[in-house]
Amino acid sequence: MKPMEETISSAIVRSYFKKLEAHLAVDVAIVGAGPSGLVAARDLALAGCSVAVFESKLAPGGGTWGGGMLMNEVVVQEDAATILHEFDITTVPVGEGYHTVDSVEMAAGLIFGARKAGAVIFNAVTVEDIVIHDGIVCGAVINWNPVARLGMHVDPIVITSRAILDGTGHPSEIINKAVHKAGVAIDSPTGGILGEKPMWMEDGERTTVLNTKRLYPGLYASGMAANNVQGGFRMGPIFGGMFKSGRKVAKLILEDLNK
Ligand code: 48F
Repeated sequence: MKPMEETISSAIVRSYFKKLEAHLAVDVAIVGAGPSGLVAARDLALAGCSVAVFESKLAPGGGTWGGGMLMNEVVVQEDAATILHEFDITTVPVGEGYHTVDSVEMAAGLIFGARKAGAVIFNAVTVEDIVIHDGIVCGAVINWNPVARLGMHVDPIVITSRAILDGTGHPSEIINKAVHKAGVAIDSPTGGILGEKPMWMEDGERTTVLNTKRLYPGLYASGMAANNVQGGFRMGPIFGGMFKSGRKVAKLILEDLNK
């Protein structure tokens, strides 16, 4: 009889590496488990794609947990509240076409919904680079976040994919790699990154969805990453644009992958 300690450690190691090995090559690699990435992950997984989400923090959810200034409520427009209802997340109508949502329920619900649909989330894993072959982005270069944060000189491994979604929020880290490291011209007015503008909720919400697109073969942006690339305004604790952006990018990817 093995000691319990050995059984537990062995179960974790075997099941983690089984999960990782099954996702070394995926249809879609999503970088960042924020609201837009999680909605996209669920839609893509429900449509039959293999989906791996890489989140550098321990807790997925991105900027959803803290509400507005740590008051853990956020606001969502009526038409986007329906997306949350698909995740079984409760919204409370407050008039003028808006609903409030408990941000902890929202974060937990989005994570659970994406995972239950079949997307696998690898937390504490950072995407530090991309792979480009013959003008197509076709892989995510990953490492443990603590390795990156401690500046340890450790080589990464690669996840190959048919599409990569930059859902990294304000810094649009993956598009940055494409533009500044690979030197490619992306689908923006300058071919580069215009940079996020200050707060204008109404315009920011509208353009987040408009700015959600394929930027280069194999490479897409959603949420604040998409807005940062195209020079959109920020919008703070109103989230409808993020959910609609995730839905839109999933549709675009599915069309391109002929799924
Ligand atoms: O920023 P974030 O929540 O993404 P989003 O979908 O949503 C934006 C809103 O939360 C909010 C807003 C709404 O009005 O303005 O900001 O655009 O989540 C991005 C996630 O990406 C992770 C990061 O930890 C966060 O959880 N991330 C960033 N860079 C990397 C990464 C990376 N290189 N590798 C893995 N994860």
